[in-house]
Amino acid sequence: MATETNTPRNTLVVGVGTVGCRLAARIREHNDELRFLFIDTDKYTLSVYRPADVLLIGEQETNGRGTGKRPDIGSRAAEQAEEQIKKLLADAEIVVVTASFGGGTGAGAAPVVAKLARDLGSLSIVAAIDPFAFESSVKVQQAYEALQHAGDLSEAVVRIPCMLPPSAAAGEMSFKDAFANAEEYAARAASSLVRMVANPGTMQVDFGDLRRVISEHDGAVIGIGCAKGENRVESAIRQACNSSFLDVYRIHTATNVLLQVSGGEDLTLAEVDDGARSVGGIAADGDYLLSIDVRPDLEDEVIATVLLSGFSARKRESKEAPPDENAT
Ligand SMILES: Nc1nc2c(ncn2[C@@H]2O[C@H](COP(=O)(O)OP(=O)(O)O)[C@@H](O)[C@H]2O)c(=O)[nH]1
Ligand SMILES: [Mg+2]
Repeated sequence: MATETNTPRNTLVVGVGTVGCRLAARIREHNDELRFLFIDTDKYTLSVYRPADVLLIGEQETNGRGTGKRPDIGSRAAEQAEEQIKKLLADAEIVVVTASFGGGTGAGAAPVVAKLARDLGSLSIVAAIDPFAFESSVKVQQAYEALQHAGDLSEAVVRIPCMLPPSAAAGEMSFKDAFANAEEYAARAASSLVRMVANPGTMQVDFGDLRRVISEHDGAVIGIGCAKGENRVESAIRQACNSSFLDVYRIHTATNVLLQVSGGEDLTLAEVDDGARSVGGIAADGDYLLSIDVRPDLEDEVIATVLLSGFSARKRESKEAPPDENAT
């Protein structure tokens, strides 16, 4: 049922590691009513944030120079700073931890931060960016292990694909633009997730529904699409559901699907209805939850966010090797 209030829940977004912090900063651009904390082992990357919002960890072992992409060092750094971290997390109803799981600080420390939040009674959610497809299989394996760990220590893990657009794969896009593009995708996906959990007023489904989708044992994945102009709702939904990343999860096997359509005040019921019908087959049993989020800051643009979970059968089949999620 729609809720009447638009007061955000007491939500703290914690960026962990270089990319995790950058992602948290991007989320803040559109959600500055929430609280933010930036944690890293690297004092240089932290220097761009307000000193009051940052926590440098692991200084003894790393001298403030990062972990050299070693999750074990990241994890130890967070454990050693447990008391400081707990003080900063206290009182938050929801803690969303953002990190890239291809690194050391994010992959190692983010699960620990999520655990501390959970121990304090917060709903702790980890938004994890996958490594790029072109990174080493060791890194992919490391990220997979960090995901399992985060799943054990938090309420929910939501994976954000690190997608490069087809034009990048075809060699038409510069490396810099391709990175910026992937980061934009991650920022939009993470912002949508944070809005969903933090703003009761945005949901046409209740918080329990959202929790059911994201708290599935094997974690959830998030897809996002944006479109303007004619058939914008349908295009945005198709993009959200058709990322190559979601393909490897065979989204048709998802048993929990939450689709959110966000648009400006010009969003009409008819276009949402048409758009949602056009993709009615996204879930295994054809059933999905639909949420509408009217945002005055969106003009003409429509953002579709799809959260999927319940891939257990498929995961069991592929237990030997993690799927090559980023294959384009
Ligand atoms: N989207 C995006 N991902 C990046 C970028 N740089 C690194 N990554 C990803 O993030 C991983 C490293 O994570 P990072 O946050 O730098 O490591 P940490 O600081 O040790 O947590 C790499 O393996 C990549 O998968 C970037 O500029 N944009
Ligand atoms: Mg770093």
